[in-house]
Amino acid sequence: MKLYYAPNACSLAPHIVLRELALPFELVQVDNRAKITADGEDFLQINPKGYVAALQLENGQVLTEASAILQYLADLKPTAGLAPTNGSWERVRLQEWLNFTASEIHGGLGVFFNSAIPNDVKALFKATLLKRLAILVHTLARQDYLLGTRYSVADAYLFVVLRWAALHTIELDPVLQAFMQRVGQRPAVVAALAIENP
Ligand SMILES: N[C@@H](CCC(=O)N[C@@H](CS)C(=O)NCC(=O)O)C(=O)O
Repeated sequence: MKLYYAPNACSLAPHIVLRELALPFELVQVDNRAKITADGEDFLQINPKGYVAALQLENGQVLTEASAILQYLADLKPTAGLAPTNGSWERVRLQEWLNFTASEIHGGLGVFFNSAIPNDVKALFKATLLKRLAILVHTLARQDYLLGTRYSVADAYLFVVLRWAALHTIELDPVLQAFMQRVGQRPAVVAALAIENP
């Protein structure tokens, strides 16, 4: 498998999960502005959407969208327990959190990277984001991980996107800071961060 990534982007989540699962994979860095891979390929030919993460499978298929990639990877090694069994109620809960993370937190923080958006508009986005972060605080004040006591791919994804808050001086509640510490000390997370930030 090949994971197309940009350092510290959302592709860090599947990168972490590949390491959690100890699966063999190759990392290919993408220049997200030029849309060229480190090995000189036109990234738009690989993923016409033009964004990371993209996971190329051995059969040549390319899978995109963090939530789909993360579930695909978790299901390659169900014994690792990074996603509840497909078809179970718990799996639907995982999908609920993955979707919340993608649309509300990833999307909610993603707008702050856009220099074309005026600051007063960003202030409106921030007000909404703070409401979404409050949901996470409410949940993670009662349990260590999004699904309860068990770490899952949703936590890896949430960890990755919450890291961006600091870049935009959005202060995280101590509950979320504790979550970041908990996830951030996992060996797979430490290893993925070291590779992406040499
Ligand atoms: N809907 C996609 C969004 C992926 C995305 O936002 N990727 C960003 C990095 S975190 C990117 O590569 N942006 C470059 C671009 O859009 O040109 C997902 O959930 O995976």
